[in-house]
Amino acid sequence: MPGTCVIGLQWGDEAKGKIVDLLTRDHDIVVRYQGGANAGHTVVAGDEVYKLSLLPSGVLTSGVTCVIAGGVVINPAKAIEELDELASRNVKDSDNLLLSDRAHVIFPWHFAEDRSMDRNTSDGENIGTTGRGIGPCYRDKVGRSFAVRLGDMYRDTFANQVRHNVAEKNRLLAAMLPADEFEALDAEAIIKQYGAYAERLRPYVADTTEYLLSAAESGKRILFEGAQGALLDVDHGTYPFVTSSNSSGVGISNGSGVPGRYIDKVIGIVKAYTTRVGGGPFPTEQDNEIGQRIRDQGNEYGTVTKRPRRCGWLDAVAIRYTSRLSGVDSICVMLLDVLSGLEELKICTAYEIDGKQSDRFPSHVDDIRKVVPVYESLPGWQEDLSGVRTLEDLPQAARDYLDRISELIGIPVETVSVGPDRCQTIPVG
Ligand code: 2SA
Ligand code: MG
Repeated sequence: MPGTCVIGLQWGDEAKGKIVDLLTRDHDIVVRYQGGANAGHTVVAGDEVYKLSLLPSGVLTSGVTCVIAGGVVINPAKAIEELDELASRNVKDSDNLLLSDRAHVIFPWHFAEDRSMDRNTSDGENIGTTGRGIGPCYRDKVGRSFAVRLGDMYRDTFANQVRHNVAEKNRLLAAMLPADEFEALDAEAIIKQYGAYAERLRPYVADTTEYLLSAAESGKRILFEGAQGALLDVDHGTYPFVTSSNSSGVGISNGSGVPGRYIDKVIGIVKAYTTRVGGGPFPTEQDNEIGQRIRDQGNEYGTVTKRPRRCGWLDAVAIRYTSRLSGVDSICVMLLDVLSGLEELKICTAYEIDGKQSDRFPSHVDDIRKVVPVYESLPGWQEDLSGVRTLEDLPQAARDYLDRISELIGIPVETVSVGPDRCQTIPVG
């Protein structure tokens, strides 16, 4: 059984990139299957820091084929920018890249729609998107009338497809945007620009569904790299404060085309605390000195947008829900070192809603907004953990904290991370 998946169990930024990078060498293929250039996967290798928002983290390891599957929305300019950046830093293996001809393409109108759409949620709170055109591109994909897939860019019909879309999008944007922000899109300029992108990307474009099915059938080891986190899943997350793809484990098959029977291990990634970037409810948020301390210690700022991330205590109710949703076998606890120096640590073990306690994660955003977290308190530790390499060398309080997380979620901890470097990793068990 060849498939392993890495899924973020919170609202993203759980440091999935580091775990994907560590697992890559044991795999033949690494696949990104949802989201787009809204991800911010940081991989640290010695003195080198790589920040990838679209290409799979696997491109940094030689001998591995990287796939951007059909469920991803591709910004071609970003793909080219990241390929050029890797080439300039001598990461030659970016040649082993396949881009799905079924993946939908992000166009300039999607950026404009993203900016405008975000001001218009019905309850007045902004989603706080990354502004990368993700939601509008997925909307066009599902709507089917104005979408362009990567494979369309190599057809004779491409220019007319763009002209048709631009005519409609100019009408839409003129109505949506304030007059001083509306600038009509020029179809001919876009055809030229995207024609050049298409030529540059031509060597990578392939039917990745067929490729991955054959690979799975022949027993190749495939690593699925989730982007964002399960609580941002469009169907099962904190809707409407979510991203527009299935970022929990349920998205692996629809995004990649590989059925569940080929997936034998799901690894859930959790931060030792919780962060969220953008709008929406966050029951354990600490909008206070504790939150600021975590932000400073953990450098909690958006990789793509540089936005300060909202910080708070670990939420076991949410993680238990997302680990069940994603079929998680084991978890990796990341950024444990960030909590050093706190006297007391809290874990949310239940939610109180309208005076009633529950361990169920609510399906409606209004109920999540009402949550009063029920906390359990654990002693903190003062020691710096960044140099610790074995479980035995962790302070007892840190081990107790890990044991309690595992107990509350009912899933074993497989790995603990105490820093961004590949070597700052503690195997467990
Ligand atoms: P979008 O742009 O439509 O996907 O935004 C919708 C919501 O999803 C959130 N989102 C993210 N949350 C955490 N990390 C993400 N990646 C970047 C990072 C984000 C950044 O690694 O730091 O740089 O700001 C990510 N991508 C999307 C987003 O904040 C909205 O709440
Ligand atoms: Mg991130």
